[in-house]
Amino acid sequence: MRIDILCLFPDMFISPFEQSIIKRAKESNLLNIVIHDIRDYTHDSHHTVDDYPYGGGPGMVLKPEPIFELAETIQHGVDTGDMPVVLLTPQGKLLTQKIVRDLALQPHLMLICGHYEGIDERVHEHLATDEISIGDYVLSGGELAAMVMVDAITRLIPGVLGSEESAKDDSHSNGLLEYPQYTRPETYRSWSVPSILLSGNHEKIAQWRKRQSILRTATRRPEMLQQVILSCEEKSWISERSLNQN
Ligand code: 6GU
Repeated sequence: MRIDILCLFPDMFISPFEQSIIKRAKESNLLNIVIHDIRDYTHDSHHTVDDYPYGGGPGMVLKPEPIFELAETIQHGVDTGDMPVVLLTPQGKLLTQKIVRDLALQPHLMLICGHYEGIDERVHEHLATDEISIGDYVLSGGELAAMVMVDAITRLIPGVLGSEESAKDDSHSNGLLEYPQYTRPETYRSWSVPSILLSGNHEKIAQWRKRQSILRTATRRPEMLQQVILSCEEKSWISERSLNQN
């Protein structure tokens, strides 16, 4: 997969993209990330990327010309058929694991990082195909959001995670939060690992994990359960627990 990132602070990406999974994905040629500085596509001697908002008001707005020119340079000569052009903005659609899964299937993505008070609306209207936010809070710019997206997408590119680190049991991959995990020692400061996990009974362990996943989701993120289909037995786990608590 190739990911082009258009931004104002390219150096922010250096260290995060040279570590761990993303580093490995790049080294094995499963991922090619190209960072572009929007400022390089300005034509005035001050390399101006922003300007005052029409109509007045506080803050500055990113100018459309350098962003369009840069995007069109990237698109030039490549088959851009349905390449997603994602604008990172707090006004976008909330990023979910489903969106991440869909984007991970694409051969080529473009991510545009906004800054300051905003981006000229014509970038939203005539360049971006998708607008994404990573949560209901405000960041100073889209760079950190782009890193979050690249990380989430990279781990789903086939071949990036070894079978040992498979993404299939991740929280959110099946619409539920992940079950509790334990490793050695068996007892730490008098806190013992649940005995079922030491039993060697794989069927019982799988059932315990499923139950923990469901109960944990019901407690912490009850709204997530509206999207998953539970068996009668699984529903009874939740109601039994509620009874026991009252
Ligand atoms: Cl994508 N950008 C900015 N500036 N703030 C955000 C965001 C994006 N997602 C959440 N907050």
